[in-house]
Amino acid sequence: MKKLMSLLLAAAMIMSLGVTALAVGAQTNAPAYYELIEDGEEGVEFDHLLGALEPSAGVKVSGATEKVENVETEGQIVTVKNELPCKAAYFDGEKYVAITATANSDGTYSFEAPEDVTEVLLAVKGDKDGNGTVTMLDQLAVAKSLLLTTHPAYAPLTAEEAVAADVDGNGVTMADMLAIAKSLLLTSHPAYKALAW
Ligand SMILES: [Ca+2]
Ligand SMILES: [Ca+2]
Repeated sequence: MKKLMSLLLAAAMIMSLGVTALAVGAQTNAPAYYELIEDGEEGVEFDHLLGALEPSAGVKVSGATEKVENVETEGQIVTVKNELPCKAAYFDGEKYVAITATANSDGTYSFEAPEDVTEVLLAVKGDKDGNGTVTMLDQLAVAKSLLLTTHPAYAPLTAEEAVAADVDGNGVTMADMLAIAKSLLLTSHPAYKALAW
């Protein structure tokens, strides 16, 4: 019984370390491994646990990382500094789910990904073509995606482009196209409205 208990404990330890090792390997490409050594006829004992484990640097950030002023990750939290509002989302296996931005006192914004999320997609809001700025071209591309699919100018957005285009977080609609258009007006225009985080 005592032996069984230690076996279960060792198995639990290896499982938790194994998961950590896989996560570290995925993020850093560093070699991360563990080794089980079989011992004796009565069963398998985990006599040796060899591993190269490093502390996790945090979730991986993809997308507009080169287009925003500053991106930092710590664990599941991605903190962004940028003049234009940004958006972060993660893929849940079927679709992208937006993460609510939290304003920090130093002018940065933080996005906290759920525990099991390993990758966060970052976008500048409204920047459909991903060049770091929001222009008429982005607005036009969003408009084209909203046409009837039979329209000759119809051009669908990719899932990643839709994350950037959906500025209010309820799917890409005319309201997003309008919000982008309003943000492009002169600031002195009565209908001008900046996009928000
Ligand atoms: Ca753009
Ligand atoms: Ca929307």
